[in-house]
Amino acid sequence: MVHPIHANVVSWIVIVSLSCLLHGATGQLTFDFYKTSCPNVDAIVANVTLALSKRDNVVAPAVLRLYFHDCLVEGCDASILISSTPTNVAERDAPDNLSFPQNGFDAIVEAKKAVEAACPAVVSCADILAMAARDVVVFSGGPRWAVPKGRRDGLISRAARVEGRLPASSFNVSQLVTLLSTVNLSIEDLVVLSGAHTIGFSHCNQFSKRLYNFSSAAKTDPSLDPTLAASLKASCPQVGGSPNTVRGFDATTPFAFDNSYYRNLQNNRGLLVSDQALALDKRTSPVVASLAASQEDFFFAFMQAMVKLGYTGIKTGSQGEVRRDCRAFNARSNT
Ligand code: HEM
Ligand SMILES: *[C@@H]1O[C@H](CO)[C@@H](O)[C@H](O)[C@H]1NC(C)=O
Ligand SMILES: *[C@@H]1O[C@H](CO)[C@@H](O)[C@H](O)[C@H]1NC(C)=O
Ligand SMILES: *[C@@H]1O[C@H](CO)[C@@H](O)[C@H](O)[C@H]1NC(C)=O
Ligand SMILES: *[C@@H]1O[C@H](CO)[C@@H](O)[C@H](O)[C@H]1NC(C)=O
Ligand SMILES: CC(=O)N[C@H]1CO[C@H](CO)[C@@H](O)[C@@H]1O
Repeated sequence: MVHPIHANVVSWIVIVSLSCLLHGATGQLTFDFYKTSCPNVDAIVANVTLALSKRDNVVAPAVLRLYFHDCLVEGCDASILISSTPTNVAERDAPDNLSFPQNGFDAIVEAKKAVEAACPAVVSCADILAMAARDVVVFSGGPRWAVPKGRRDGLISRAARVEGRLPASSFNVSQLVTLLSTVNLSIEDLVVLSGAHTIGFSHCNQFSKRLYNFSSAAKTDPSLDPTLAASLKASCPQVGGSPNTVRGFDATTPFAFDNSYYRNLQNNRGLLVSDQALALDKRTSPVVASLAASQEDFFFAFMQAMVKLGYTGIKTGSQGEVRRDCRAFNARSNT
């Protein structure tokens, strides 16, 4: 499937990088950071990411979500990839029910192994995750952008530091905006980045309150399309359902990166309270409308927002380290 949008990729890369300069966001990361130390790094990461995404369709959404969660907690420093040890409950095992598929972690670990084989000890896991997040968007039919690099891997990964740093599925727009503003993301960034929910799945427990126990006035969320509500109830019974059941954010094309997420919101077919709220709040509904109207505009805005997200709380220079194995700090004493 070749999308006409790809014809404009080169000029978009130029525009995206220029606009970052204008916003003063670059300077610490560069597109050619590994030019001499690991010239094929993008191709190596893409190769592994593509192969694993093809083998297992859970990988693409899992990797995209990992990137977001990594950046929101401690910055984009691969803290999400650290495994817990007997002395440290790591970020990924936070009680805030994160339920990340293992396959997403495995994809980054495999990409790192391939990179280490070609250029040992120079490419950070944080950069690999940023590249892989781009690659899975491309794999799913979305736009390709150039990923600025030079992030260092963090030395802190603690479950106890997650609480309050991630948006919850129950959040209203005010809560979403406030939370994202703590990492310098705007209202527009919120709407654009939420478009990542054009792919992937959610467990029933994230939206079952909307189905059975919404408010004292209405058991089922009145802003949820009744047909979709009935279908979700069938998948997610109030009692006796499996905690592992998931439903696609995008009921029709859960593996295709497209702008149908926004059109679904306009038709009351958002899955989470936090999704549907974007179409109902007057601060965000105009952005939803413009992205629903133009996939090209969505793709362009998404590339820029993903690059911007990738600057969140980064470590550069001599900060942090370049991890050898993405799952463990180099000096295990750090745990
Ligand atoms: C801004 C508010 C957001 C909220 C409240 C939110 C919440 C959630 C929730 C509750 C899930 C389902 C987890 C599960 O049950 O397994 C989920 C999945 C997902 N999120 Fe978000 N998210 C937000 C933003 C984002 C952003 C900015 C991205 C990426 C740029 C993203 C990417 C994803 C993806 C791809 C999935 C599917 C994961 C999978 O299928 O394994 N989300 N999100
Ligand atoms: C891509 O992966 C395949 C195996 O999956 C390997 O044979 C090939 O050398 C890889 N290419 C690059 C550029 O890393
Ligand atoms: C959003 O939720 C918070 C916390 O529940 C609440 O205090 C606030 O009034 C809500 N804001 C809007 C605009 O609904
Ligand atoms: C419904 O929501 C209320 C308030 O959030 C809670 O106390 C109650 O246990 C919930 N009931 C069910 C059946 O989930
Ligand atoms: C947000 O922007 C301020 C000012 O540019 C900067 O000091 C801060 O580090 C940024 N926060 C994050 C999480 O990137
Ligand atoms: C609060 C919450 O929903 N916790 C759940 C998170 O996920 C684990 C494992 O998938 C469940 O056992 C918890 O009940």
